Amino acid sequence: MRNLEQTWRWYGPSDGVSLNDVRQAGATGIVTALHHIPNGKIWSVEEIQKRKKEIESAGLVWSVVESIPVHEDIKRSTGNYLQYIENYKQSISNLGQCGVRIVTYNFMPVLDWSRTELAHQMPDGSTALFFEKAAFAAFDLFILKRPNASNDYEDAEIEKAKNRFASMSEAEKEKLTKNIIAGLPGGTTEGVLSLEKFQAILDSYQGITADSLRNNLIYFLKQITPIAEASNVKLAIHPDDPPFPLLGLPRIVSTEADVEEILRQVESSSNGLCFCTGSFGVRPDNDLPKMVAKFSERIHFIHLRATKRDAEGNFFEADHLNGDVDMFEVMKNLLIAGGKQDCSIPMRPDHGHKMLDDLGKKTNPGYSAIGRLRGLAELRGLELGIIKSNANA
Ligand code: DNO
Repeated sequence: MRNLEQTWRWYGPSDGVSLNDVRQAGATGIVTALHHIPNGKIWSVEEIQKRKKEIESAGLVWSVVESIPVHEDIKRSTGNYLQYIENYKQSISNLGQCGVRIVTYNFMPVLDWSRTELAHQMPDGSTALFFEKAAFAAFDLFILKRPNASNDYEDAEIEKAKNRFASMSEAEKEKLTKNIIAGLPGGTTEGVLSLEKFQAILDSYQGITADSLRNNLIYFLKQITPIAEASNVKLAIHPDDPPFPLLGLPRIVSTEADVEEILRQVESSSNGLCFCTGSFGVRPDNDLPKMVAKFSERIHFIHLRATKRDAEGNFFEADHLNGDVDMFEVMKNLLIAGGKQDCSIPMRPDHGHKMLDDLGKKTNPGYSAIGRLRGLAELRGLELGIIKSNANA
């Protein structure tokens, strides 16, 4: 077994949680991106060094990049995709030159992570992120009015969405729209789009199936993996969140079989996985401890959080140790994975409830300080308990 490296997602100088706060939370590594560089442009050595120094002067290290966004042209294999792939390669090589060795990315068309409610009331007064299927369908069918959307839902789902839509005030409809199309922080569609523009981006995926999207990913990986290897950089693909198709868009990183295929197609230790328990854990057919054991040598980064789902397929983000994820078994297998790789795999407490003093503050949804601090503390305790009891066994 090998302990994990404790890291923390930091959105850069404008993040309300400072680097010093991160140290107090007990993390040693930083997970961040150069958010000011537009999607598709090269991350220069100079810009990387500047951010790296800033992190190091606070007594921390830049452990993981999350994310270098993948341009939609690359996902569709259209337009300037070849140039964007060249730029991506250059950014990887520049990061390697600066000693930043893990790069997380995702291959979800248009939307990165999606939720319908960002401040779902928990019984203890804290708030959590929530995904409600009927609300999402109501947006799709009756607000966006996506052509042929009704083909993607069962009759009963359409009925529920109709009732849900009828129950919403104008303000609720607006908030739901914003939650879905404005994009959550760190996502691809950050920034406000009109419904028309949003629909136009969806239209640009017409004819792209799961198979063609997967082919585009494999093409991309075949191009960038050799550079990653030569630069001593590990790539870590993030799973779909949530792990099922939305708005008629294909999803290709939702299940064990999906991951197996991606890793098999490009056999290199640089082509790896960001194991996000919160994303994979939404599907009851994903056996998380088994997946960790199976992919143990290709997991380069870990997001730990737990969701709680209901029979309808809705889910909220539960306390880190109290959701549907068997965190004990997952943690145990991750520590074994670290042992196999002979390295402390970086993990970060993913999301967290908004609670205590944070309730009155403006924070990035899911990324307030105290909820994550609680998650990190609980996860570190679990980790220590497993390591000690294993050593004494
Ligand atoms: C959400 C995050 C995602 C993740 C990207 C990786 O909280 O886990 O936005 O950073 O999907 O590219």
